[in-house]
Parts: sequence; structure tokens; C-alpha cells
Amino acid sequence: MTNTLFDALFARHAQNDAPFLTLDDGSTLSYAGFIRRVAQLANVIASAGVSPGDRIVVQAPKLLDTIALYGAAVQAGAVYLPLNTAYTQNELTYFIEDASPALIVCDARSEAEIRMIGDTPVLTLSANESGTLSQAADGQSEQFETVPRGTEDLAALLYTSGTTGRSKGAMLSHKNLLSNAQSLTELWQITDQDRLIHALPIFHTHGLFVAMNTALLAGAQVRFMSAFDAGAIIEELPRSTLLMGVPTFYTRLLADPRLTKDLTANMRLFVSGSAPLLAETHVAFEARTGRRILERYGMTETNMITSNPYDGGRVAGTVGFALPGTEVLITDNGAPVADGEIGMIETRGDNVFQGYWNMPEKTAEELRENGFFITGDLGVKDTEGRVSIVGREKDLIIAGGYNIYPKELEDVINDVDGVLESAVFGVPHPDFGESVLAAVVLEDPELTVEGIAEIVEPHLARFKHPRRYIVLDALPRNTMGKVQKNVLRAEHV
Ligand code: MCA
Ligand code: AMP
Repeated sequence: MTNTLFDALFARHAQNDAPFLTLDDGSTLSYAGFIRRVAQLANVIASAGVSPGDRIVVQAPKLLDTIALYGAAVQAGAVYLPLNTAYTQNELTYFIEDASPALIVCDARSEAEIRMIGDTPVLTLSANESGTLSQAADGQSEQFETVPRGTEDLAALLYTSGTTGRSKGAMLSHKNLLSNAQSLTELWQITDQDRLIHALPIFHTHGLFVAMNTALLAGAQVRFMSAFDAGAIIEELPRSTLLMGVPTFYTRLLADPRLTKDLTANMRLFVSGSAPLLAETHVAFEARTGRRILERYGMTETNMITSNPYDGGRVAGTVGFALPGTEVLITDNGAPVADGEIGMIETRGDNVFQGYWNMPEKTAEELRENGFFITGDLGVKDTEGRVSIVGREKDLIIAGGYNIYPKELEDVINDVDGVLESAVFGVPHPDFGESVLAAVVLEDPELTVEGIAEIVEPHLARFKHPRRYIVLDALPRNTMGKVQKNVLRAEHV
């Protein structure tokens, strides 16, 4: 019996004594040791009553056991559902109620809050591998009978915020994840000779799938950093070959004078994604290191869609070509436009998800019957097939690689007594690419922006908080009555 993703990424390493994860304390775990830990955790999950197809919610720090838990969920046939550690109780309530998991794993510090949300069993996973999950795993067998799973079975459920304000759970199958890992590993020529600097969070596609799945597939070594730290990356560069990051990683590395050609001489590849990489960052990075950052483009729903080439021209400001096995169309109302014309980016292939959890209408709106997914990103393709993203039709702010949907914030701000209406928009930010501003129109002139912030902010993860509130007499609107966020952006940069 087979388990598509487990066999390809994990089981193959059962006898592999090569080093896998090197942690912040300098300790290194072999691949075989990792697979034994995965089995111990799979035993814990199964004893906790998790059955094949059940969701496991994980909101935990970036630890060895957190990434091993991903493997354990796959081995036990469960659906892994990681959540941003910044989410508040209010945000968690929605995810937990929507996904109805069979088990929640969280930091002991949030255990009490999470237990208040419902009666799902909870295990804890906290710093230094402490907590009830790790303790329970320590006493378990290092063997676990892998639960059979096929290509179409779900392996993960990743929530992505929606333009309507409600987050949508993207259902990702074993085939979705494996096919993308295979394409990227081949295209970027990742092998067991590579050493990846992993400084991304592991609750999103970029850090969990793009980085970890390719490393696992190739048998590469991973320097697993518990958090982003430019200084620590600088120290690791001479003994590493690969870095994957959001554009903020690269602007922060550029700010360190130690970043030079010599320092990066051993590095084979720098990958950027999740947000637009400014052409000036690309150029400045090449000038300093002699290396051209490889930019690629993807989404939670589709995994990676395009990539600049490994060999050949990596062009600043473009996201490259459709990955092998992945189709990309630029369309106007569903009909392909001519090369060179701007339109909606649509994509089809084994990379494209299975639909939104419990949201058949949303799925039907964004995933066409012919298999093409409507990304909401606007792009243009040149005659060679090279794609550039020129904007977004969806109202979305990307700060430091995190997506923030204005509608979600506007709903919370509009609920404040004394606020008539609001418009949340993004403005350029030197570190995060974009940052969040909120324009508010007041009903109650006594209300202050501090008063609004005090009510709004406990509901929302810190990275979503508006960095500034602006009080206006009225929001600028076009003749159709639509709020003109471009006008707000131009006036409040
Ligand atoms: C931290 N803060 C942020 C962000 N990160 N605010 C807005 N946007 C952010 N991304 C807040 C903190 O709460 C803090 O608030 C203040 O900013 C300064 O924090 P700092 O210590 O500078 O931040 P950091 O901890 O160094 O984090 C910056 C970071 C991090 C390393 C860029 O945001 C990060 O790891 N981003 C990667 C996100 C990612 O993996 N995205 C992939 C999504 P205060 O001090 O005021 O309390 S997957 C995806 O998009 C698709 C599929 C794809 O194509 O990959
Ligand atoms: P998420 O919803 O978190 O999966 O974020 C996906 C979105 O991030 C895409 O729809 C794009 O708008 C954006 N994105 C990802 N990679 C890039 C990139 N290289 N350049 C510009 N935008 C990107």
C-alpha cells in the first residue's frame, strides 16, 4: 500500500544517515533520525484519535517537532492545517470552527485560550520541544504503519484570506504538493549536495512546501532557523548553497555591509517569492554579490506557477515561465488575450488545489470547470512565454510576504461604534514592501484614532494592524460609488 507524499518525501529517507536539520543550537539530526521522530509523533496522533482525513490544526513555534509533525500528519493520513503564530483568539475561533479538527497542537501559552474555543483535544508544543506532544512522543515506538493515501487525497488545508473578508481553506492533495516539489527540485537542480538556509515561517506554502518539500525530495541539508535573523544568515552563507526568502529578506541582507561576493561564493541559488521583488533590489543584489536572484510566483491555491530559469536569463521585474506541467493563460473575461496584452493570470495543472473547504460557491467562482484557476493577479506574457505581474485585481496588501485583505480590516473597523465607514489600503514601505493605512470617516466626532485602534487591534494579528489611521470627511469615490483606493494611496504615501 502506498502513501503518495509520505513515500516520496519521507519514507525514502528511513535508512538515510546523511544530515538533515541543523538547529539554532548547532545540533544536527540525520534524515533517518528525523523519520524515527516522525513515526513517534504519528503514534501520538493516532492514539489521540485522529483518523485518516481528519484535520490537525497546528499553531506552534518553528521547532524540529513542528516540522516532524507535518510528516507525522501525512504518515497518519491526516490533513495538516498550520496557522500563523500571530493569529489572535478571535481569528483562531474562525479557523477551528470552520475546519472542525480532530486535534489541535499549540504553544502552551495559548492553550487556555484555545480550549475556550471548543472541546477539540489539545496537545502542546512549546519552545525547546517542551509540552505534552513532545513528551508523549518520547515514549512512543519509532515505527508506525503508514496509512495508505492516494494522489487525490488531501494532505493539507491552508487558509488564505479572502476578498470577502472570510478566510478560505485551500484543499491541497498529495498530488498537488508532490508534483510541485518535483517540478521545482528539477528546475532549480536541488540535490543532496545542497545546504538550504531555512528562515521562513513553516505555516505558509513558501516555507513549508516550496522550501521543505524540495529539500526532503532532494535529500538536501537544511539549516533550520527558528526565526529570520539577517546576521545569522550572513554567518551561514559561506557554508550554504541555497536561500529561499521573501523580498524583505533581500533588502535586509543588502543593508548589511558584510554581504559581498566573497561571502556568497559558495551559494548556488537565491530564490525570492510571495511578493514583488523590486527591480532595484534585484540589481543591487547582483551588484553586491554577482548573483541574480531567481524570482518565482505562486499562490496558496496553486503552489508555484512560474519561475525564472535556472540556466539562462533571469529578468528583473518578471516571474519567468510556467513551470513544467503547469499552464498559464492571460485572459480577458476568460478568453486568452494576445501576447503583450495585460489580463488575468489563470493557471491549470497538477499544482492547482481541489477547491475551498466547505465553500462550493467560492470554488466555482475561482476554479473553472475546465480546471483553470483565476488567480486575481494581473499579468502580461511576452512572445517567449515570460510572465510579468503588473498588478492585482483583488484588493490585497502584501507586507513582508504576509497577505492582508483590506475587507477583513474594514469589517472590524466599521463595527466600531462611531465609525461611519473606512477604507484600508497599502502604501509603499521600504522594509515590508507595503504597509497598511486605514482611512476612516467618523459618525461620532469625539472618537479618536487611538480609541479605534484600541478596539480594533485585539481582534487582529499584529502584522495586520494599520500603521496609521487617517480621519477624512468622506472617502473618495468614482461615479459608480466605488471607493478610489488609488486616490487614497496617491494622497497618503
Ligand atoms: C513582522 N511585522 C510585520 C511583518 N512581520 N508587519 C507587517 N508585515 C509583516 N510581514 C511586525 C511585527 O509584528 C513587529 O511589530 C514589527 O513588524 C517589526 O517586526 P520585525 O522583528 O522587524 O519582523 P520580523 O520578525 O523580522 O519579520 C519580518 C519577516 C517576516 C522576516 C519579513 O514577516 C516573515 O518571515 N515574512 C515571511 C512571510 C511568508 O513566509 N510569506 C509566504 C506566504 P511591532 O514591533 O510593532 O510589535 S506563502 C505565499 O505568499 C505564496 C504561496 C508564495 O508565492 O510564496
Ligand atoms: P497567498 O494568498 O499567500 O498564497 O499569496 C499569493 C499572492 O502573492 C499571489 O496571488 C500574488 O499576488 C503574490 N505573489 C506571490 N509571488 C509573487 C511574486 N513573485 N511577485 C508578485 N506577487 C507575488
